[in-house]
Amino acid sequence: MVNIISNIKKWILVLTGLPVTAFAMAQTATPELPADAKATRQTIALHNNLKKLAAKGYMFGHQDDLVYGVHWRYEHGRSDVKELAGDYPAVYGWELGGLEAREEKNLDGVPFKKMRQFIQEGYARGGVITISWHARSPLGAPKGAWDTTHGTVASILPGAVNHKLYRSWLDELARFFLSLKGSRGEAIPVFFRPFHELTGNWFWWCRNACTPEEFKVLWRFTQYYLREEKKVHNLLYVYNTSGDFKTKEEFLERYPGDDVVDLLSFDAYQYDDPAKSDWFVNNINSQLGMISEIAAEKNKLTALAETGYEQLPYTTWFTEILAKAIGRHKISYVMVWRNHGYNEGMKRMHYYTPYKGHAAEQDFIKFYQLENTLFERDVAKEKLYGY
Ligand code: BMA
Repeated sequence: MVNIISNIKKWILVLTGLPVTAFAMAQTATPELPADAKATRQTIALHNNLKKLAAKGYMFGHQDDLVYGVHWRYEHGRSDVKELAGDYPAVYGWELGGLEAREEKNLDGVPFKKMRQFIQEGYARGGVITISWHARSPLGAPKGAWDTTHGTVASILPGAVNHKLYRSWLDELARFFLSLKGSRGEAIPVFFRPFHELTGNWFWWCRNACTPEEFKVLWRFTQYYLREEKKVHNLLYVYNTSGDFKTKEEFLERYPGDDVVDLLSFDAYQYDDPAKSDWFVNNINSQLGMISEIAAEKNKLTALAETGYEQLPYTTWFTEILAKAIGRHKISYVMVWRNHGYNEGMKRMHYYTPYKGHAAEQDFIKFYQLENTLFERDVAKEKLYGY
């Protein structure tokens, strides 16, 4: 315990600017370079091209788009989005939970080998990749990522009891990131979104389970280790709160520093009935306004990193609610969550885009046709990676 406290104290000193170790030194961010100043050519190109792309519109993203849909699983070439819009999403979301423990499949049953192939295919077509990580609890809690035991984060910080374990997890992630190769042998750029929804109260890295200082050290160590020790230089780093902040200060309470973040984002879902409440439109709009202002000051990208209305009972949700909520904000992308189909654990259908025959089909096609929504063919033309 004494060890943990003294280490935390040490990293707090570090965060306040004392150069105790390389990973914690707050460097001045260079505007035209991503947080990782040694990022690969393609990663820098993506970062800089997205800054320009936001003027034209926002990319549409979908989690696990290529591996399964509401009524199919592992049929190569299929995509619920493509079957309606005639084009793939511009952003593909993937999830690494389980990789840290060398599982063959992630927590939703997606084999990492297949994931790698699909990442390569999406990238080859000109799409953009983002990856989240529902890491299990380092304390071995049965609820996995969804455990909120206070002290879990503290236990993996440098010098603490589970630090070695945490390094071994990052070793697995690094191996995976470095194995993502394009046809020229180049590393595929990835928007890495670790510790997402960090201001919520449901994961072990959330607000109720660690202090802001612990969170910042966790972030900075993670990035330092991947970048400097494992030489992973194909990542852009996504700071991703949940949708519960009311002010810019709240959004930034756990922000680990301009030198370690590339994109500012939050997750927010529609839960109430949009016919009865305009909470979603108003809230998202005002929160996008706040992060856009911060991003303008800090020269960062922005996104609505996860959203959706499960099962789409309000059939014009995409054009009348989501598009309205984003409004004129110049964000890089919006991503909806996965089309799992019937979910045994939840005992209900779990999906966020319509599929052929769904009542929201026509509205999704209209959303696709909006001038400022960008799908894969739109972004392929932009040559985001420099070619
Ligand atoms: C949640 C649900 C879960 C899933 C998790 C990680 O929002 O979709 O079923 O396991 O994300 O992908």
